[in-house]
Amino acid sequence: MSNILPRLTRSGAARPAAGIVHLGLGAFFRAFGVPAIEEAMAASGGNWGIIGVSLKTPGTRDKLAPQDFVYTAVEQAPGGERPQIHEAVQSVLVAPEDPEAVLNIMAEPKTRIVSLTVTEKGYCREPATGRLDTDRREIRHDLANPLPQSAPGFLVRALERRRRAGHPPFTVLSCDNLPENGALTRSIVLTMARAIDPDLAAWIEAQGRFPSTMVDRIVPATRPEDVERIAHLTGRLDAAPVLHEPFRQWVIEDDFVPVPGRDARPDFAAAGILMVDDVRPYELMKLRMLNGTHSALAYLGYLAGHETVYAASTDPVYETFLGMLWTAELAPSFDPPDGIDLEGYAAQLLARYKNSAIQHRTWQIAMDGSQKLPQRILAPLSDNLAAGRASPGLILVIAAWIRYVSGTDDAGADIDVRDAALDRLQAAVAASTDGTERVNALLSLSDVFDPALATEIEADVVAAYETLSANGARAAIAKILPNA
Ligand code: CS2
Repeated sequence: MSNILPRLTRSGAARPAAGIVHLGLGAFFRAFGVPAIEEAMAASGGNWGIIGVSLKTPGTRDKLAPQDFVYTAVEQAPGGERPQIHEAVQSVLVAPEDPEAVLNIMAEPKTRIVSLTVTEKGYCREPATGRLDTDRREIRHDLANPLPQSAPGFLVRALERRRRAGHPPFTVLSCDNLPENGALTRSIVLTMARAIDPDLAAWIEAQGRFPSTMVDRIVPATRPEDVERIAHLTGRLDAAPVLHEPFRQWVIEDDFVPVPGRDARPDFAAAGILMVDDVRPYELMKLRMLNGTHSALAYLGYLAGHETVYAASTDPVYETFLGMLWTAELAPSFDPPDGIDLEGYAAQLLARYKNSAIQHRTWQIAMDGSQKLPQRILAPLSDNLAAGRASPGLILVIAAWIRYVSGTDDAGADIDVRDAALDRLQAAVAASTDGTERVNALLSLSDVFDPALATEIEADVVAAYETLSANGARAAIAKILPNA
């Protein structure tokens, strides 16, 4: 039906020149960063058109190219859907097809910012320590070859070209859900640069800028039926629309490479973005309160048959569990940003989860747990242990992750587990019998679980795992609820 509708096209408004190269132009950045950058340009001008780069597959480019990289972002609220067209993306390059073209555009002086949303695994870090994982195939490749494959490789090799050409570095703006994402990216880039050319590393260290950011907007994956519905809603066929909740929060450290005679960055504040000196309090709050409970709902919800965050968070047992996690285990684990009331923040999160217009699958959030647990669940857990605070909820989430990666849900159905470390997870599962041995096999993945922490929590995780296996996720939660 929708293929008889005309394809979406550019409006004919003046096109800004490109100033940003974005690595990993997936749904998240198209629903979050692109609209914000457009708002900043609308308010204060500037040439901040965006060149997207896909590091792996051509899908996004292939869908967007026939519509000249214009697309629809649809805000989903219980009252209805509100589509908006976005035109700031100028083109999309597919790195494996032409890495040289990607490096060239990154090395152009007009590129002042390289932003990234490559997901946790795209940083090629060891999750438990944040250090560059030099055993990763792409990293080994990139250390030996000038045409890279990984995000860190593209950053280092493009910076190398800029240095050679006498241009200042670009600012690297990480927009992934990682603790101190800027500092982490800097350390990964420097480790790689040192192995390639110590002088390059020294130049990046002195002149490079890697502001940390906190990014927040719920963006469910677009399904084929959404494409169809949105075409009817707008009267235009868009092969790659994105969906998002109304809420958006972006906090950025104001530390950009100065560029003589030009703006160093868009006027982010004009788009309601909070510019700060230190993003850490915001990021701890968001990674633990939001992403921590998202992962909790993902594993415990999926096991019990809850397909979406909405379904899980409107189940009274899960809703009470969320309240317990926020109040007793997550909020006490960090110092909030000045002036923020965590009770209000938690209430707002619950309302966001209960947005009935958003179909955010627990399966989507459950992906890549090996990359997500350390900052979302293990960090607050270890802060609680140090403070002598019990964390039965966080322990249960770890046990649920082990159940989840074991591959069978509470109804006995197979789970399609997706994870950057899938081979090792499956090997650990295959080599262990279910129960204590399974828990130990997974807790001994030392790139995910710090060994000292693993030893400390082992007995509790085994007990939680046994309750989960015997009773299912919903009943296991009910058992640890206050006044249960
Ligand atoms: C989610 C996040 O998939 C996940 O791991 O927890 O993508 C989450 O929706 C965003 O961080 C919200 O800002």
